[in-house]
Amino acid sequence: MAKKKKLSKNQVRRVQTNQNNRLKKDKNKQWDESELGAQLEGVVISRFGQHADIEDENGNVERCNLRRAVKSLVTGDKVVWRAGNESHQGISGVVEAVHPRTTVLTRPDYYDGIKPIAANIDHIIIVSSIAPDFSRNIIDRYLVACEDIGITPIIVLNKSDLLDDESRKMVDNELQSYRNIGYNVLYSSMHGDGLDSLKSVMKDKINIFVGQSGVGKTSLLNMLLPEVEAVTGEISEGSGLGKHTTTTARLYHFPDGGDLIDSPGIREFSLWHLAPERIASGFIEFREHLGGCRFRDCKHKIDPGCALVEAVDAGKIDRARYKSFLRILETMDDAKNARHRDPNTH
Ligand SMILES: Nc1nc2c(ncn2[C@@H]2O[C@H](COP(=O)(O)OP(=O)(O)O)[C@@H](O)[C@H]2O)c(=O)[nH]1
Ligand SMILES: [Mg+2]
Ligand SMILES: [Zn+2]
Repeated sequence: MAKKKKLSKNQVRRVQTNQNNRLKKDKNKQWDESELGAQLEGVVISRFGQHADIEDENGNVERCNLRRAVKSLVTGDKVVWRAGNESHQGISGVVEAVHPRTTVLTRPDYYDGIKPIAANIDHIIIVSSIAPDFSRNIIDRYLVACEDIGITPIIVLNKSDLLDDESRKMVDNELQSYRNIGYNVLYSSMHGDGLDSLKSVMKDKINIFVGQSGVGKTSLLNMLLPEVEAVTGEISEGSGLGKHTTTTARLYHFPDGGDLIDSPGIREFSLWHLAPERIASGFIEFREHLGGCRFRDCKHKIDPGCALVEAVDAGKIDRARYKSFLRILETMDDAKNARHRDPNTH
């Protein structure tokens, strides 16, 4: 019998390349028609690279490849997919088509322009509190962004347990002005107050939480999603494809109904790209006045015959909202100037 010869470096490299190619081919396996089951409905729980975790109508999650025709796929997308006759390297099926989106949340990307990060969101829950300080300007920024993309915002004043008589009067007063223009405002606390109302608002809807750091988003989510830790662990272990949960958006189910999509990128979504006219119409109560200014290019500041300023003076528009509007315009100018100075910031 021939003695086992030691492989040369080149041979070892070739063997390894072949093995890797075989693995890659398995991971990107395209099933033949005959190996695929019937078309099924599903929702994207999470997307990474050329794969996505798809939840079927029975609540099972399957990791799938994407057909080449599927150009854009994000968490929350509703899809048509088919299961393979057996799984290969943890991949159990293929996504064939994406249903039209009702809404899409995007973020700016330096290379690709505007990139979608999540689809079909019904509610943006704007979380605020009095610690850190209550900020109407931050609430208004989020409201403008919500109005611009057409997703219903809900304003939540969290940490309600910290309110004393005086601060409660202050926030009641400030928040009443949002109710007056039609927004839904709720109070909540991680200790339980208001959670039932919040749950019933989120029921059967896809929700996201946004808000300044420290207002209690993570604490609220831990209260509302006791199983999150378990769920993330389960999915990444079973697939053997590693954890991707920190970078990509992910959909979770609330035990009482409704879903949450979460990712760091989502919590930071902002107004960077909006032109001043879009900011103005993001203040919903301004809309009926915007056409009435004397000058077409009215900046709604010191321009004579400004219908917006007149409406503020007549008490038809809350002065704090108007001031907030001017402040957003100013900070947008600052941001734009900063971009001009340094082409690498965006
Ligand atoms: N008193 C009180 N403190 C809270 C509440 N929710 C969160 N906190 C505290 O506020 C801090 C920031 O909370 P965190 O959930 O990390 O905020 P996030 O940055 O928005 O995710 C933590 O020290 C929490 O314990 C609440 O309802 N009441
Ligand atoms: Mg947090
Ligand atoms: Zn004007």
